[in-house]
This record gives sequence, structure tokens and C-alpha cells, in this order.
Amino acid sequence: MRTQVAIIGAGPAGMLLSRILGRAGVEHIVLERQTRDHVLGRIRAGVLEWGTVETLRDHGLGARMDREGHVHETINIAWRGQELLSVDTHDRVGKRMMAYGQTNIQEDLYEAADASGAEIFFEASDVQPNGVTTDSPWVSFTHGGVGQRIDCDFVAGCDGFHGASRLTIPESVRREYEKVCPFGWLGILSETPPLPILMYANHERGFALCSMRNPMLSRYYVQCSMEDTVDDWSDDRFWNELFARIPNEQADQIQTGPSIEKSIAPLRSFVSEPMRYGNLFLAGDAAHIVPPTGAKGLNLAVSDVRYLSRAFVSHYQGDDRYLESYSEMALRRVWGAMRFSWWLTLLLHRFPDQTDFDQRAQEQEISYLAGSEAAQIAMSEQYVGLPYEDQEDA
Ligand code: FAS
Ligand code: PHB
Repeated sequence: MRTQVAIIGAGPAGMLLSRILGRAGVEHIVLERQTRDHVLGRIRAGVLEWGTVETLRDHGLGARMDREGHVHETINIAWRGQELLSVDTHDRVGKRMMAYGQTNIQEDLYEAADASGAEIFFEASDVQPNGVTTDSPWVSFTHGGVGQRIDCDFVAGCDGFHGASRLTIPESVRREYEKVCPFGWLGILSETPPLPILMYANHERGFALCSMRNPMLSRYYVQCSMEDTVDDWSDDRFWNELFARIPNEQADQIQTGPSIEKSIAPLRSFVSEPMRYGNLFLAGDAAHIVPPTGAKGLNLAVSDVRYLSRAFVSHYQGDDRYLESYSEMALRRVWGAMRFSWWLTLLLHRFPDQTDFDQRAQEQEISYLAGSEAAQIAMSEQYVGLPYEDQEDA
């Protein structure tokens, strides 16, 4: 087979890239290791930066989000057991956030791909980029037991943290940065009305988070040990721990119910530089992982794809300046999100070696946030998403 861009991975990054390239008339083929249903079965992100909302709308992917999504006006931080800091991001920086699950976005992306006839190979195995430092790279893979080859101009590695693309870049070229958190997030979904606000909690027992997916689907998290398994956490234990970490006023608003999904996610910060090697370009989790505290993972995949799709489309219009600048431009935003996510993770979690001094210092920083408009503007502009560099160019 022959195409212009071979996309590895049919998660949010790969499928948004497919959508944007398809609408721009750039030929591409998508290769996905799992089945479509397996990808759709993942429970991941839930909060969208406003730039992500606008990007989805710009590419005809906003209708269901605008019908079913929930616009958040405030970020809320519970602390000292009963205190609640509420920051109105629209009041502070003129932007809001959208609660709309990654699972829904994935469904919308696949529905749009079906409608446009995008070529996707699910259950593609042994996917391997080849010749990426030549002008005629190709991707080899197996599908239905048959060896296949796609000759292309570019390979887009959108295959997540465990994918093959990043490892195609020689170790001598790759610079990797990693910081692993000594705890995880135990998350549940329950078919109950959610707390109307997005609320994080700093508590001496540990972090908690109250979020949503829709008016009858709640998403809650509590910080847990990485030694824990979901079997250690009955629903009763989960609800009791959540209520122990949040103010009574909000706890009284929460309707409990059986969990329909329960999982423990590790927290890590990871960046692999550069995000380009010859004609191989990385986007999304293939190049970076952020702790979910700042709700940046999915949003960074979107910003990478905005920059990368513009680079490919411009190339076929005879302009290679965005190909040349892609890695540096994407990494500027990645590191900005990395720093913000790490700052919020340090502020809200109970680290194993934490002392009473550390706890008081965290509470003091939240108290400072509560009293400082400048501090709230700084937090808001990063949480809702800084402007994209392509918007400044426009
Ligand atoms: P993805 O990992 O989503 O997609 C990569 C795709 O490539 C997958 O479908 C995979 O099957 C496929 N693939 C892998 N190797 C391949 C190969 N060799 N050949 C072909 N295909 C291959 N972010 C948030 O903002 N908030 C959250 O709360 C949050 N929670 C998360 C919880 C978990 C357990 C995980 C793992 C991540 C979470 N994230 C969260 C981050 C997550 O949302 C990612 O940022 C987002 O999925 C990134 O999208 P992609 O880059 O497309 O990577
Ligand atoms: C979620 O709704 O899953 C969510 C919200 C905010 C975060 C992380 C996850 O920071």
C-alpha cells in the first residue's frame, strides 16, 4: 500500500490527526493494535481545556459534546477538611472548561471516521516503522495473519506510552525525563448524579477528586498506595474514604451507588525528546505522560495534533517551516503542562514521607491561592489551557 501519512495508533491523538488530515485532503492510513471495542472500553480523561473544545468544534466533532458536555465555570479545592476554595476561571481569565469523557470523544472520532471512509486497520500486530531517516519510510505490520507494508512520506507515532514508535528513535538520540509518584489514583464510575462542581481535595488522609461524565454518571478518585489492588477497595471502603477527605457540605450532596468501573492508575511524569526523528513524528502519550492531576494528558494529545496536522498540511502546500519547528513547539507546551501538573500534584497529594510541616505548608499555599487574585489567574490560565502558538501566528 502507498499513502502520504501512516498513523500508528487509533486513540484520541491518532484519530484526531486522521480527522484533520482527511478534511485537508492528506491521504493517510491508521493502524491500531487493539479492537475498536477495546479502545472504546477505556475509561480515561474527563476535563477538556477550552482550546480542545474549540479544536473539536472546528473539525466537526463538537455537536454531541455541546449537547451532552457540562461546562465548568470553577475549579474547586477542598482543604483542611471543611474549607472550600472556588476559583471562577471565566472571571479570572475569560475561559471555562468542559466535562466530556474521553470515551465519548473516541466514539465521536470513530463515528466521523466511518462517515468519511477513513482507512483504519484494527488488530494490526507487529507494527514497525522502518526507514524513517530516509525519504521513503514504510511501516510493516501483520493483519489477519498476513504481512503488510505501507510506503509513505511520513509516520505519525500516536501509539501511546507502550507503543513501538518512540523506541524506533535510537537511545543515543532520545533524551528521556521521568518522575514516578509513590502513589496511585483509585477511580470509580457510578451511575449516580454527580457533584455539580469539579472538586479536588487536599487532606491529611490523601487526595480526592469529584468529577463527572454526564448528569447520571459520576467519576470519583481517591489517592491510594501503589501496593493496593482494586480488590482491596470495596465500594463501601471507597465511599467512606472519599467522604472522610471532602467537606461535609459536598459529601451531603453526593449520592452513592455501586461502582460500574473501578481501576487504579499510576501517576508519572515522562517526556521523551525529540518528538521528531527524520520522517517519524510523535504525538500524545507516545512522547509524554503527565500525572492526571492537571487534566492535561488528553489536552496535550490535542495540542500536539494541532501542530502536527498543520505541519503535514503545510508540507503538501510547499511550506516545511512547521515540520521543522514541530518538536520544539510541541515540547514548549508539553513542558509547560508538565510543570503545572507536577505543581498541582505536589500541592494536593499526601506523599509517603510527608511531615506535619509539609501538610501545613500545602495548606498555607492553598490559603494564599484563596487570598490572591494574581495566584488564581496564574492557576486558571494554565488549567483552562494557555493559547496555542499557532493562534499567535494567525
Ligand atoms: P492512547 O494511549 O490513548 O492511544 C494510543 C493507541 O495506540 C491505543 O489505542 C493503543 O492500543 C495503540 N497502540 C499502542 N501500541 C501500538 C502498536 N504497536 N501498534 C498499533 N497501535 C498501538 N488524561 C487526563 O487528562 N485525565 C485523566 O483522568 C486521565 N486518566 C488516565 C487513566 C489511565 C489509566 C491512562 C492510561 C491514561 C489517563 N489519561 C488521563 C491520559 C490519557 O487520557 C491520554 O493522555 C490519552 O489517552 C492520550 O491519547 P493518545 O496519545 O492517543 O494515547
Ligand atoms: C476526570 O474527570 O476523570 C478528571 C478530572 C480532572 C482531573 C483528572 C481526571 O484532573
